[in-house]
Amino acid sequence: MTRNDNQSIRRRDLLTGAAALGVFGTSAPSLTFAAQAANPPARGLGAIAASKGILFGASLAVHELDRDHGERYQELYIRDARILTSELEFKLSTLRPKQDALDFHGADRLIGFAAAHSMPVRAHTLIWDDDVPDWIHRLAPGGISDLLDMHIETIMRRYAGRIRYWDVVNEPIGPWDGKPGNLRAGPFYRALGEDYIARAFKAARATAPSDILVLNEAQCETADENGETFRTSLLALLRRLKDQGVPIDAIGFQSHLKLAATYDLPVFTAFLHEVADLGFDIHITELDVNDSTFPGDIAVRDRAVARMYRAYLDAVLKVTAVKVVETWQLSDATSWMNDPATQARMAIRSNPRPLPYDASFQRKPAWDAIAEAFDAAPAR
Ligand code: 9MR
Repeated sequence: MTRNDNQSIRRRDLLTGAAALGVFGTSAPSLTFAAQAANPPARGLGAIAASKGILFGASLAVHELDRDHGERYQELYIRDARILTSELEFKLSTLRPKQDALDFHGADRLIGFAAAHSMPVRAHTLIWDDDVPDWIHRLAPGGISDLLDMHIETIMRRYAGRIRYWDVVNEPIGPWDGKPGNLRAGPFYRALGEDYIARAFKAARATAPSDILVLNEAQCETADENGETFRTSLLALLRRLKDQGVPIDAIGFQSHLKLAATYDLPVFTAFLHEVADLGFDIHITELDVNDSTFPGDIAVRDRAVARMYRAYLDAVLKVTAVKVVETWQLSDATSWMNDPATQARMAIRSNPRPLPYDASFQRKPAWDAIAEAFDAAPAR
């Protein structure tokens, strides 16, 4: 999510946290949060999810391993995650900082960490109009289409057999650009039109026939007009891609939730069923809960965040096409929402507590809520 963060917040949708939770409250069961334990839990979230046939994991950024908290950081992943998503390491601007130079340093480290702990990796993301190095903007359209083909083939070949999931295209929808189909008009779109999406997936399938190819999208979850536009536009795009026989295995829903937003979970899950009925698996790829506008002390906020996790997961896990659930990082210490640049861009006023572990790497009620939602979920 980038500049759309602000565009997605319309004044009439800014309920107070309590009111927003009321929307969930109607369907959410009462929660019993386990007391904070100093000791690690007996079972990690990955194991709990696995007992229902669900793969649980989180995004990881390898530079965090080098910080003072590196040891505690990796412990969380080893305990809870059964899949890792690269937060930065497979983005175009990381892999190709210069036109004639590839930098595999971070990607190789992440793959090494995952292999050492027997975790599959989701490479995020091969083609995203939003995170591209500056030099791409100087390419002619032909250069951009060549780059798309060459990039996908080079990266997928290098990591053949070592990566299972690929976010091949990220965030294709961007209504603010005013293009047909509400597609986002970044460099790939400008060079190839909508066809960049089909082309990317075909190149990916040709290079890695048995890997799982994912189209990942943001902002589909809210009940407001923005969420409705994203859902309608994405569904229409998926139907067009399916009609063309484009090879896509799963659709990722990022699920960056906000206490200050409204959600209509029956509407959202009906939409997930429509996506599943087209033949796609569903992955929840970047789950977190932004509590930065929520008043109240930390205990109150943590409970509100936990309730939102529980209600959201209870609803979406009833859709058995949902096979993977990942949070965006595991600890508040390393959340993108606590990055100063993000805070300035999103006008965040307090330190958000969006994840299952706090900034000291202690479990929060959100951890228990996630565990309880997996326990309550139907098996798949
Ligand atoms: O969390 C990521 C942040 O550190 C990066 O600066 C940013 C740009 O690459 O991307 C963030 O991750 C985004 C993800 O790639 C796509 N969905 C929204 C995520 C949060 O902004």
